[in-house]
Amino acid sequence: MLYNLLYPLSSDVGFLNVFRYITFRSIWALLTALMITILIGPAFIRLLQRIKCGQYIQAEVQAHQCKAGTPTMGGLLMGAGVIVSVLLWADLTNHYVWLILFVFAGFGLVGFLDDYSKLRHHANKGFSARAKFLGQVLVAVAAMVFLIHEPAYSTTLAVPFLKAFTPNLGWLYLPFAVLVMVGSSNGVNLTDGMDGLAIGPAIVAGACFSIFVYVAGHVAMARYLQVSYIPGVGEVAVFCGALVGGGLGFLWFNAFPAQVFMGDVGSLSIGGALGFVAVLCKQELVLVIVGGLFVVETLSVILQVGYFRFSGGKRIFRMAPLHHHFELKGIPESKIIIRFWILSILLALAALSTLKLR
Ligand code: 57M
Repeated sequence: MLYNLLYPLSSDVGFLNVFRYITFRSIWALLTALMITILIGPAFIRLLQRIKCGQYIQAEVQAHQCKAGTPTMGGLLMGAGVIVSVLLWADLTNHYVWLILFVFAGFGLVGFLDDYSKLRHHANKGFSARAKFLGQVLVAVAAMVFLIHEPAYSTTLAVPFLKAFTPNLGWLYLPFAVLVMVGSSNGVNLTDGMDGLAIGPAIVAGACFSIFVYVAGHVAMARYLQVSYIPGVGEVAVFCGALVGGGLGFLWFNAFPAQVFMGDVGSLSIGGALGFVAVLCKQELVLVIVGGLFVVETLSVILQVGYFRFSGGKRIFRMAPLHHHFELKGIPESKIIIRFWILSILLALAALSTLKLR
């Protein structure tokens, strides 16, 4: 909004020219979302406690029993910071900005309804898995229906390390993109089982994708690095900046020992948005590297559940998702979290290196 209001005045007031730059506005989007989240945080957490939004804790993991009653739905706080910041700093005539906000809010709504129903029933029973999945698919399909109408929409797939190989998926691209968004959303959700465990790698992924979208929207850089040039998509870097800022602000309170959990409203919205950002800048497969931790956590569940059924009750891990396995081996929660963060930074660096390798 500031861009739309102030940049046109730059011919009279020279310094307003700075609003032209996506980098400048992304940095301020980050700082704005961070400030909103940190400033509102304490009052918001008190409100969640007052209206009894405390987390129900399952009995299986003994170490988590002391977390009973920690307020959940902190994702609302982060979401508010991100949305207000994007509305302030992004070019609101850009379609991609509205699309990413739609996906972020849409997946958030599905998560909110699930959280709300868990709280109402005072147990860990929210929506059925099928209803949640259907909600996620609906939001993803709706976003893709809008995206198809963008002139730069393409059904080709960029393959990391093989820049000349760009297979065209044709109509199959639509279910593929939906799978990327829904998979990413559930990956973040499964990872969100320890203080800061999901938000740390999500912040790193948001920062990494701010570079990918910026490059994809910059004609000279996109040509030089041989990635798809998508006019206008660079503006999504403002959203990524806000996501990083909102994530850092949330981490302020979610850091071990957490004062608040994000809830599904947070995990589904962050995951869905990261998946859609990857679709927008045509780096869908790179998301598997950037979000490698989310992928590994998801695979650990698939393997565990599959093997459990196939073998009639045997397990590969002490417990899935993988973080519970390490926890039950006696590794302290804070150590697991920081090690996961370190791995996520390494994965993001590996993903960024694909820009140069061909
Ligand atoms: C939600 N939710 C956390 C919090 C957070 C198929 C199966 C593997 C599914 C999986 C599952 O339900 N995963 C999705 C995970 C929960 O956190 C809440 O949920 C929100 C995210 N959706 O924001 O509101 C608990 O996680 C802990 N937590 C923190 N700090 C945080 O910042 O400590 C969360 C955020 C919180 C808190 O304790 O209560 C969760 O883990 O439930 N199910 C599981 O993960 C279960 N695994 C399992 O049953 N494994 C079996 C299966 C695969 C055969 C096995 O391996 O044998 C575990 N869940 C829990 N305890 N709670 C089992 C142990």
